[in-house]
Order: sequence, then structure tokens, then C-alpha cells
Amino acid sequence: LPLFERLERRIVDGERNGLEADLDAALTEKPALEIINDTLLSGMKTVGELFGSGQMQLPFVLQSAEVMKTAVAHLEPHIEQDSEGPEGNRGKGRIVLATVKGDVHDIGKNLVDIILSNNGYEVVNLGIKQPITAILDAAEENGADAIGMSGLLVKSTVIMKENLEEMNSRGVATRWPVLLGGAALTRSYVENDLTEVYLGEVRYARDAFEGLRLMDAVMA
Ligand code: B1M
Repeated sequence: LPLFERLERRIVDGERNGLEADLDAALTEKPALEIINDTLLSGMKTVGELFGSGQMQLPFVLQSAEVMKTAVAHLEPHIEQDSEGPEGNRGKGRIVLATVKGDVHDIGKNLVDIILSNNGYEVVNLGIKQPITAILDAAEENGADAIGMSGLLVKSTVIMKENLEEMNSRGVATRWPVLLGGAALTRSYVENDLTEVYLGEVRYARDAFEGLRLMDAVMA
């Protein structure tokens, strides 16, 4: 197979052997982010479709996810920083990022972390299955400017709503704008249903780049 098809295939098949060599070869042809967006994410999409239609079993999905993570980690040092230098001037603002309670999916969240970190933001990444109490404690302790929640399960969209309600009842809604993302969310659910619920600002990010644009808007 040609290089980029082979790379995509590696994600679908969960095949690690030779992955790094292929990624290095790909880097001579395309920037790291394009490899992630065009090739690797397309492989993950196929994995989702195969799993959804019962053609792929969970352990294989996990293997694909591991290869995806290894690939992203390998590419991360090659992702272009913003103009403010390799360490990235993290002075643009601070966000606490978490996958919500009950949800283990973290590939998308970690991409958001990478994109924001490389563009001047300080990201406090709490990891997966985070209850709202932990998220709010971290936002408080770190003096966060915003909170980002990720979740891929339909169940997680309900949890996000509950989290926003909890923030209302604690009286902290106007303190932190909230960014939401993840495959099960829709723009209309966030912009209609959740905007109605939350007393502060809540925004939907379709992908990590929209997350960055929203963060820039929030901090402007
Ligand atoms: Co799971 N899984 N999974 N899974 N998994 C989905 C989400 C599913 C849609 C697959 C399917 O059925 N077709 C389905 C959900 C169905 C539903 O709720 N309606 C599902 C299921 C059912 C499950 C389990 C319940 C399976 C089981 O145990 N029987 C289980 C859940 C466990 C739990 O959470 N409690 C489970 C487990 C797993 C693995 C562990 C095997 C693995 C995750 C590994 C990991 O993340 N470390 C896994 C995977 C890999 C997937 C699919 C195939 C791929 C997800 C992914 O990484 N995509 C997924 C299929 C799908 O999504 N269609 C699926 C790539 C990633 C970059 O995209 O995270 O959407 P995504 O992020 C995007 C945007 O959404 C956005 O930016 C990213 C792109 O730039 N974004 C944000 C995300 N978060 C953001 C936050 C922001 C801004 C943007 O700001 C805060």
C-alpha cells in the first residue's frame, strides 16, 4: 500500500510494527497536524464504523486506540508551535480539561490539549472519568479561565447537562465559560438545550481547532 493508506490501515488494524518509520516518512511530505487530521483520524473513524456495525470487537478497538495514541505522541514534537517560541508562551490563559464522569474516551480530549498547549494556553488535563467536583476543585486551585469537558458517550451528554446544573446551583456559572466537545454532542444540543440550562457561557467545539478558536474568543 502507498504510505498514507498504509498508515491509515495501521490504525484500523492496530498494527504498531513499523509505525514510527512510516510516520517519519510521512513527516517529510506533510505537516504533523495534517497527518493526524487526514490520515489517522480517518482510520479512527473507520474503527468507529466497524465497531458500531458489529464487525470489530472491543479489544481490537482498544488496540487501534493504542496505536493512535502512540502515533500522536510521536508526531506531537513536530506540531507547529505558535509564533511565541518552542516552549510556547503559555500566557494566553488557563483551561482545566477533563473527560466527564463515567467516560474513558480520551484521544479527542488529548488532541485538544495538544492544540491549545501549542497555541499559548496552559492546559490542566485531569484525565478521564472526572466528576464535576474534581473539575471545579481543579479550576479553583489553578485559577482557570475556562473549563473544557469532553465525552463521547450519549450518556456523557446528560452528565454534561448535570454538571452545568451543578455549577448553577453552586453559584459559579458566571465564573467559568465552559467548552464542550465529543462525538455524541451536537451543536444544536449545546447551543439550544444547554445554553438554556447554564447561567454562564457554554460553547460547542466540533473539533480541537474550534476549541482553540473558542478559547481565543473567550480570552479576547
Ligand atoms: Co468507545 N464508543 N466505548 N472506546 N469508541 C464510541 C464513542 C462509540 C460511538 C462506538 C460505536 O458504537 N460506534 C460508542 C458510543 C455509543 C453511544 O454512547 N451512543 C462507544 C462505546 C459504546 C464504548 C463502550 C461502552 C464499549 C463497551 O464497553 N461495550 C466503552 C465505554 C467505556 C466508558 O467510557 N465507560 C468504550 C470503550 C472504548 C475504548 C476504551 C476501547 C476506546 C477508547 C480508548 C481511549 O480513548 N483511550 C474506544 C474508542 C477508540 C471508540 C471510537 C471507536 C473512537 C473514539 C476516538 O478516539 N475518536 C468511538 C467511535 C466514534 O467516536 N465514532 C467509540 C477519535 C477522536 C479524535 O475523536 O474524541 O470525537 P473525538 O474528538 C474529536 C471531537 O469530538 C472533538 O475534537 C476531536 C477532533 O479534533 N472533541 C473536543 C472531543 N472532545 C473535545 C473537547 C473540546 C473540544 C473538542 O473542548 C473541551
